Amino acid sequence: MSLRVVAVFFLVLNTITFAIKAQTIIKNAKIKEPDYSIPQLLTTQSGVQIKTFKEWEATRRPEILALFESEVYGTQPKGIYNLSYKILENDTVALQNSAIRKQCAIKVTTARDSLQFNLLMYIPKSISQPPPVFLGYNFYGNHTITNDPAVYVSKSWVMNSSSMGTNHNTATEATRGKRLHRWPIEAIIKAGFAVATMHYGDVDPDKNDFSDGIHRLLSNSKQKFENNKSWGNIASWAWGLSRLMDYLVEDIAIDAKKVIIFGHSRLGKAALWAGALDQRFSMIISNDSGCGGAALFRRKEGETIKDINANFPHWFAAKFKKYDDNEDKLPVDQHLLLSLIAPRPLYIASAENDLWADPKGEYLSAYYATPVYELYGKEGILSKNLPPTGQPIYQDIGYHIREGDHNLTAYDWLQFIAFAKKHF
Ligand code: GTR
Repeated sequence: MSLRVVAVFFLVLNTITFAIKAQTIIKNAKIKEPDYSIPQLLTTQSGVQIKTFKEWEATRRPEILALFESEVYGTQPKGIYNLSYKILENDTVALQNSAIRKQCAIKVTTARDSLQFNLLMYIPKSISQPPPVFLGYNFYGNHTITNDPAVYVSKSWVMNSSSMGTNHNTATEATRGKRLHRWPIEAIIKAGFAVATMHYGDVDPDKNDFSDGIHRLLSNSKQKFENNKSWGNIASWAWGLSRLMDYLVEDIAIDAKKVIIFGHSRLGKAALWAGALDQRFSMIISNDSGCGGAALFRRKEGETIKDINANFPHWFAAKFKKYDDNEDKLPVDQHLLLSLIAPRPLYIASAENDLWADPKGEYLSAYYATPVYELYGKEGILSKNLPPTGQPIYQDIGYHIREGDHNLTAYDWLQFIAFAKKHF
């Protein structure tokens, strides 16, 4: 080989290496790390240092939970209600005989009125013992997650969306299967997991109106509805997940000790809050949950408290508005929310282009929550640096960042299933 050819070869190699390095620098620059300091995890408000999980459970955990209730999501009322269940439909040869399909009405009755939720379940037939279950809300109705013609069309309030073809807040047959891409039911069943889902608007319509949904039912009739604003919709959706759990405990077809709650975006926020409040959920997954979900507020990257309160004034406690442009005054941040899930397995998923949800902030929350996992002898996230795209971490806290946008993809599901298999 002549000297000239060798020189050209090295020149080309250098150019390629430079291009790769430059790309990495640009990518890291997109996710910069601002200056901020976050509330202490293992020091109580009165300054006591927490050293054991017993101390954590006795003092710091309840203190953090109470702060999230009063300052962020609001307190779920302890109102009296009665729950009843009715199996509306049960098909033992669903999905080409690979699953049982069940549709179950869960009715909440209070002195004021009653409300019915429709739970859809697919349970794999291939395994002999009751399987673990992925439980999560859907955005547009149970019938949108499958082409299965037997699934009932949602009758409750749904979001208007031109891309989904939902108008006037009603769902129709035309939207059947439109959300298939987010729900790989066959793959989940094949992996030996059941799926349980419900439309989130069944519990509380996603609008700034506290005179409907579970807010209306659980209010004291003597109170004005405004008083009810002390708990926002994220808290009412979390409440709904716990009622679904009440049902699952009664259903012998699934293993209620292995209920994995998950959610995408606003439903990821609700899943995290439900997981913090209700320790019967044994694994929690947040997908692109961002602001008010896994991301640290104090980074002020992407969506901020002010943005979310302006766009979705009904999601949080009324008091949360006082932290608009005032993050440093908030006595909590979202690493404390994640710490409430310890020692149960927790998985946080981000997407590279989803800068509005602040992927790095979602990751760092998990990193800063890790000392609580360690109190229990569990392994969390050990490095402050984001793992490379497409290289998931499966410790007791799991994490991945994938290519692409704000969405719930087949790639995300593959990791959730792998993570669940590892921990169950
Ligand atoms: C975004 C919103 C996020 C997230 C998301 C969703 O526009 O700013 O907080 O909740 O919507 O749920 O789709």
